[in-house]
Amino acid sequence: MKEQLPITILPVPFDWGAGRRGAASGPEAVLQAGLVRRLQKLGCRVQLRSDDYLPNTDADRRTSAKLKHWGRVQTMNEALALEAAAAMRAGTFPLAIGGDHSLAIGTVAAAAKARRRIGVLWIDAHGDLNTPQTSPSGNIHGMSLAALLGLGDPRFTGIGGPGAKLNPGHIALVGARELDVGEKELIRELGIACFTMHDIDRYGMARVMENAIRVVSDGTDGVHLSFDIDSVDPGEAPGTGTPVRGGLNYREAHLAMEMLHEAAVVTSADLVEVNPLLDNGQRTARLAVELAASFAGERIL
Ligand code: EXY
Ligand code: MN
Ligand code: MN
Ligand code: MN
Repeated sequence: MKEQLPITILPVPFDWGAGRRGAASGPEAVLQAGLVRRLQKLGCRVQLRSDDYLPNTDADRRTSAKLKHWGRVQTMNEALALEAAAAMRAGTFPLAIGGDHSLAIGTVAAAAKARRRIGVLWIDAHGDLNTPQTSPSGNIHGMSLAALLGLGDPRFTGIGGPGAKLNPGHIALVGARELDVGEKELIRELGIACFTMHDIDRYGMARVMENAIRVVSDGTDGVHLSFDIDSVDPGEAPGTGTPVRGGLNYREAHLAMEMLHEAAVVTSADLVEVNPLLDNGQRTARLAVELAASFAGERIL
């Protein structure tokens, strides 16, 4: 995190981008697990934004098979993009707490508009690189990064307005272990740096993170970290909607956060997909708080 900016926590109690309900209760669970206090104990100045910035989308039934609940997802992201932009304009570090990963469309679009050359570090079991044409589910949380690359439906590629497009050369995926056919093609076609769990097993997390940090920070003027808790192995993070075995172990996840703190290049972040309805004893919510603390500078020694 750059020179310890004040943090604006943006709760995003939203899960219509996911295939199952529950992540909308993620912000409350993470806050209940002590996020604010933990960051304050590290000396962080923390402002907790209320979620009244989110319009009520209960009556919005706009949906399609290939873009499920697109009306709600679009409305949420438009409002969130404005909030994240305002937090950056106020000289703070926006930390969005989800909620499902479709929220990254709004946060990253805002970051891409606030800076000329943003890098994006996407730590996730998945690629979130589907378009409506390649998606196996029609769930928009699996399409966020593609939309941010300008691929897919204009209702989402246009959020954040012109100039909010990412450069594939400044994107790094870390922790991928479940990629769809269309996502693999896109990664190869665009030459996106993708450090899979095989790479982590083979070269170790430290080397993978050194390379990933280089990709997202060389030649950029800021980095957005989009951290999906399902990047961590379900044994450590059971409370998430699309778990995939063989994920980051507890220490690999912490090392990633500790290295990001040391690199001091991240200028905005999301922490998404905590689903308390699936979380025995809020283990995953507690892990999210611990990882946020490591990211904010908490150290063993
Ligand atoms: N690739 C699958 C799909 O597109 O439906 C699963 C996506 C899961 C997305 C979660 C947020 O990371
Ligand atoms: Mn994701
Ligand atoms: Mn995921
Ligand atoms: Mn570059």
